[in-house]
Amino acid sequence: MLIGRKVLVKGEVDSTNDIAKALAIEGEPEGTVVSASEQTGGKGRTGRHWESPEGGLYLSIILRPDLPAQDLTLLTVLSCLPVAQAIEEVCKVVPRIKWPNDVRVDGKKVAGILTEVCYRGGEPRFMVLGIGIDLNTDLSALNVPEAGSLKDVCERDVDPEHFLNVLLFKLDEFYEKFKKGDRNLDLYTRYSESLGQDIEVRLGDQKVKGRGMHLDPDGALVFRSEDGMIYRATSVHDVVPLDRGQVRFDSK
Ligand code: BT5
Repeated sequence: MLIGRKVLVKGEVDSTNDIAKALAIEGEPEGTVVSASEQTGGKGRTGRHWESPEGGLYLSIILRPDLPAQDLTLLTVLSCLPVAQAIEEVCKVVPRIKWPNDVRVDGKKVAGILTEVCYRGGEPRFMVLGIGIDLNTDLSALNVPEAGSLKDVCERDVDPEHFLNVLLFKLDEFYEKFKKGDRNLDLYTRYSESLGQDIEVRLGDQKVKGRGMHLDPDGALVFRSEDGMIYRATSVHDVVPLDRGQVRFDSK
């Protein structure tokens, strides 16, 4: 097992992504994980904030894939998959992936992913895959109405150590397959609430309604608008699914 061979467990930190990046620059090998119980400066995409009170799971993984830049953006988009799988295994619900990087249950965001790639001479040197999960988060501690917590989904506290072990196993399995060229797209489609669904995409100031068609090789979402135009949304765009259905399993 590569991912999780070494796990550095921290208390309160600024951002696990920043710690992992600093370690990677010093030569820390691929697969090392930094996890923290709280973050004071948790980061989302495009300068947004990830609220990170006690009760959540915050982790960052150092990866050194020998892959072209296009594959790294696809890897970022597809890395929601092992997160969704871990939630399904532990909570017995089928979460949905809202392209590009949200994992949701009952229309509530329970996890988000932020990857940061460090380049040298135009070539990717390493990437840090940062995952935030509202595990046992008290939602009243969050200023985010659209957030959900897995303890509410499971109707019990989730054992963080068990969840982390399941997640690292799923991440490792996914990453090994990805490096060998298996893109897991069928499985991704199963969890996706954007592919084959009616969606609304914000393209700059414009909102376009349409239907998600497929992912391009770089992870961009290709969709057909209601007036028949084909668009390609890259990960700076947000997608609002119009169909909020989700599937629930009975507990085994
Ligand atoms: C994300 O950004 O969803 C990526 C979040 C990645 C966080 C992890 S934690 C470990 C690692 N270290 C870091 O510093 N970051 C990573 P984005 O798609 O931009 O979503 C941000 C938006 O999600 C915010 O603007 C809020 O609306 C919402 N949000 C903030 N905190 C949340 C939370 N705890 N739960 C659910 N939604 C939240």
